[in-house]
Amino acid sequence: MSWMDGFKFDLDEDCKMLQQAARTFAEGEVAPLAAKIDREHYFPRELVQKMGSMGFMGACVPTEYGGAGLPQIAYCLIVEELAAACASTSIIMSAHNSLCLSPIVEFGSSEQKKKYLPALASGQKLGCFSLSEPGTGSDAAALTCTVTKHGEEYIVSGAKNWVTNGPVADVCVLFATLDKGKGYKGVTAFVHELALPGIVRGKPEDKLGICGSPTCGITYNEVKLTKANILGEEGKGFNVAMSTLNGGRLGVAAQAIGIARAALRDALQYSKERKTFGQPISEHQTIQNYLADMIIGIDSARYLTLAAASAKDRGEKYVRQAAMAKLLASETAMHAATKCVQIHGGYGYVKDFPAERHLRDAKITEIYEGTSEIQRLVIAGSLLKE
Ligand code: COS
Repeated sequence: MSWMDGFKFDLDEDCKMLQQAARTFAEGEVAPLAAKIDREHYFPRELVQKMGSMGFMGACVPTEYGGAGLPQIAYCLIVEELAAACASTSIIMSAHNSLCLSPIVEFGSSEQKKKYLPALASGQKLGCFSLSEPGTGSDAAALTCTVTKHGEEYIVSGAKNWVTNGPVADVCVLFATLDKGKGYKGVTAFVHELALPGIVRGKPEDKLGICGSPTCGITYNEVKLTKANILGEEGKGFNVAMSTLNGGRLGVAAQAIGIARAALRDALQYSKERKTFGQPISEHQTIQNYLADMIIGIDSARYLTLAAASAKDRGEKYVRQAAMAKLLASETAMHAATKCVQIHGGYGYVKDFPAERHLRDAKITEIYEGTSEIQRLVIAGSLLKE
């Protein structure tokens, strides 16, 4: 047991074995590619295939649909290990699982599950989630992508933005409105293949961090879908979106913990090697204070994340806990990455060391799948409702 494992959480033997398998894979096969993935904005398709064969690409999908049938807690442990090696790889995997596969598992008909899940769970196909738009992010119910009914057909027109995995995905969970005047009650969720006439993907965004995780906008020009594409019930799509994001926040929390862990790992190593005033900087109390604050944040965030995941696994309410975990973990990642850069001094500000990458990768965790400001609204809202 090392500092990376944190408190003794109540993990069963299967979870511990999975965590170890994920760590061995992440350290042996993902970490060596991390710098290239970041620098060259390289999409690591070979890692997606390997994660597919390890069961990671269908982590929580029931085994009857080709998934690994894992609980959320195991999923979070895997995401953390991947993120500690490479944040881009972790989000490619977690956006696919949390945002595309999970709503199909939760809301899909048995035909939809049979049609989409096996190829997605094996990593043969990649999934994405199309909710945000150029003009609507936090205010998800204000979406304007429109769907009109023509007999049996549902025709979709509009623009989506910030679609993680968008440039390379095969299957998409989409949200569009049948009646904008009805607000969130007009929203319907769909699941569809991306290779359809009328779908145009924008050019990949040139992002600050998670540079190997490709993101783009998607334009729908009178795209023809049918009733068979509706995920859940017509007009109940907002519920699909919110429920998906609740679970997705656990994945982002785990990702943020992994990034924070990478920052602490590199800060520890550098502080033992670098000398000032005649001794390693790890001997200076100021540096020790930074290191202490970093591990306190990491262990606290992991504890909250695993507790929220465990509540979800038990079928208990976990919305507030997931929002708290995502908020704490993402702020911990930013804090740890900032201190990691500070401990490295000038070397933290150049690309020869991974410290600056951790800082760039950490920032997005405070933004996507609900900004920190939205998490605070969700947390306070749930308190006030009790
Ligand atoms: N989980 C489950 N249901 C939720 C929910 C949640 N976290 N938040 C809201 N709902 C439900 C409400 O219960 C309500 O349903 P009922 O009328 O059946 O009770 C419905 O959704 C509307 O709720 P509300 O009026 O509170 O919705 P708002 O439009 O005010 O928005 C927030 C609520 C801000 C919480 C929501 O828009 C949100 O989460 N925004 C962030 C979106 C996001 O994360 N975007 C990034 C996507 S990554 S591409």
